[in-house]
Amino acid sequence: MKTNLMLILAVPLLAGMAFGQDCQRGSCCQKEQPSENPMPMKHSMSKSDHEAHAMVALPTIQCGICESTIESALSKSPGILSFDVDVEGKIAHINYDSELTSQAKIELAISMIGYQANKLLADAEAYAGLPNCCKVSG
Ligand SMILES: [Cu+2]
Repeated sequence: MKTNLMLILAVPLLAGMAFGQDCQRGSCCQKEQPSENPMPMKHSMSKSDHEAHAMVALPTIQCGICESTIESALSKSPGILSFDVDVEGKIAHINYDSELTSQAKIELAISMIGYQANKLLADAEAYAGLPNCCKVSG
């Protein structure tokens, strides 16, 4: 009786192990390729020998209008080489020429159009002029 019970338990276990081993050789368990190349920047204007990267948290952005407003401001700012504004992640990745601008200047430029950039709060007047859909609801 005890042996039979052992057998009933052992068979699926062994089958599972065999499947597991087979799986390691087969294609179903292939590891995902780690992405070595990060996503290219959506907007790329120029290159520089003094390229630096800034990640700017944009906690107050709400929609596509916010995105294009910030993109437009970035593309007009001196020293910005490429950038990517991620509305869902509420963050911007920005490559800039460290001889022409700085993270602080970029944050200020974003603040001046009405959006918080990292810890720098949005310029109150610019924020007041944003469309309603771009204001923080609450
Ligand atoms: Cu918006």
